[in-house]
Amino acid sequence: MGTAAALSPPRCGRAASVGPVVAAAVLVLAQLCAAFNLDTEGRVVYSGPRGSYFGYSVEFFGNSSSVSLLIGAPKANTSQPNVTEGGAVFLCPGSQANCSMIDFDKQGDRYFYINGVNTQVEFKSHQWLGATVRSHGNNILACAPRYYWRTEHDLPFSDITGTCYLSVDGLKTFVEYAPCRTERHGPVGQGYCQGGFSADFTKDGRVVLGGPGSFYWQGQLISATTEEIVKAYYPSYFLLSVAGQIQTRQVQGSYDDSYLGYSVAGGEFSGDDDEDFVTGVPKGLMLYGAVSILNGRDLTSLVNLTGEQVCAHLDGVLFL
Ligand SMILES: [Ca+2]
Repeated sequence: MGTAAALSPPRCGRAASVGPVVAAAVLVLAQLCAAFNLDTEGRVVYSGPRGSYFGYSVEFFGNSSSVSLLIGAPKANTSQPNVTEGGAVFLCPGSQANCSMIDFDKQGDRYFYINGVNTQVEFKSHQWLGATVRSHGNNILACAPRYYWRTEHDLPFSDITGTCYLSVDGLKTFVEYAPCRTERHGPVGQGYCQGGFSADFTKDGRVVLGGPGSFYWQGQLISATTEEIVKAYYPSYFLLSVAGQIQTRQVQGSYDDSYLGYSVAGGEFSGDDDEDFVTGVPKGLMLYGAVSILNGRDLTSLVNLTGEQVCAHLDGVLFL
């Protein structure tokens, strides 16, 4: 999952006076340990452009007879005009080291006429596409949590909403999915959402995104089926309404700065046929950190699990 750092700085500090003892312990351990590869005979080494953070995220793609790797490189340069380090996802065959860049988006930044002036309304440079990449069958989801746009208001706001691209039909069809790019701008709304900071597919192929910056960093989950996302997509429209999409809502201010959606995964917890979601809330519950399980039907809370140590940052990464 992605951990593209652009959220507000954490308030939990580290102890400052552990230096000599810890350094000595690390030195002893380093002398006792040695790294090893599980399979030195049949390994394949993949590499990407220098400085692209190639390998920041990895995912399998394909079926049991033909498995490829998807490798994110969120600082890679692409052929998009006038975009610097937009980020990329590479498709790498399972048995060969030659990777090819997937063209999720070939376009540069969009411009709209605002009050008669041709104005740049989105900013794809340094957006970190590929910080998050997930697959399900023939579908691939890749997200750029540091993407931002200008908003449609007269005063220019730079809202870091994040955006994602969904490929369906085995790399034949590509659509954008940016559910935090809404009229609810600024930190009070979804303006700092960073949608796609985390993401997953359920077993049925439903998409779920984490956006830890929404609503003064309360964070939120947003989910829709791939069919609903493709049906709603219209490339000329900036603000799209996805029929059937569900999302968590803003709650009282005591939940500000919780970062719900920092990590996310699907799983069944309620005993019905609708797969539920489990999400990390690393600064929730008075900074103890929490893992929250939400009902897949309506995203209502089923249970919260918490840690025993303040600032434990439970749980940054989730896998089911
Ligand atoms: Ca369920």
